[in-house]
Amino acid sequence: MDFMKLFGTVIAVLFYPGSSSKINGQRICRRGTERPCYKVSYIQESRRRLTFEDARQACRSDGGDLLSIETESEQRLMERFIEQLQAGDGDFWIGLRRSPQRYRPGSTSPGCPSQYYWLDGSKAKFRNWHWDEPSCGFEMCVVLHYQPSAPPDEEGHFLFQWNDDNCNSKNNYVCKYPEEKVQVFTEEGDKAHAGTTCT
Ligand SMILES: [Ca+2]
Repeated sequence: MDFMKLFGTVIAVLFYPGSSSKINGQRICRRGTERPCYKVSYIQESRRRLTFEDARQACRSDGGDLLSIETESEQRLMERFIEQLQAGDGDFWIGLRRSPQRYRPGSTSPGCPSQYYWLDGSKAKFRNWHWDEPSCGFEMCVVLHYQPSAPPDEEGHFLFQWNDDNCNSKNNYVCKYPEEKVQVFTEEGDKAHAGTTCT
């Protein structure tokens, strides 16, 4: 994905006054029109924020899903989006969730971090957990941490790091509208092999 082009688009948007409101709730697409597109929803009034499932439905209702963050550069892009909103405190749901059927109450499986999966079907292994997360237990839905007014602990503010949260908490959210799926008849094995040798 050509994220530098997308950065250019974002920077162009930011030259205009009132740019925060332009980004909030608006789709921003690669090169202006190409997918993936993103939509950051910051809801100032905290009681009007959404649970994980409601946020997901909001994304799906217009053809997207909660955000998958597949690479370091995509993570940085989301940080730029949120910084430009100049938003107050409030975490952002992303589309990472622990598989409910594998959860056994009262146990913290050592394999817990590997049980988180992207709702949009992405197999990306990129993760940006805070050093003390995921805490597992009853927290199964993942947020980008965003509490800029909180005093930094010894680890710093840890803004934008990931935390698993109670799925019924109310948060802001980010939607992603994926690249168009094109049916390509190649063997998965070949593609995987090419991917690992092309670094
Ligand atoms: Ca947690």
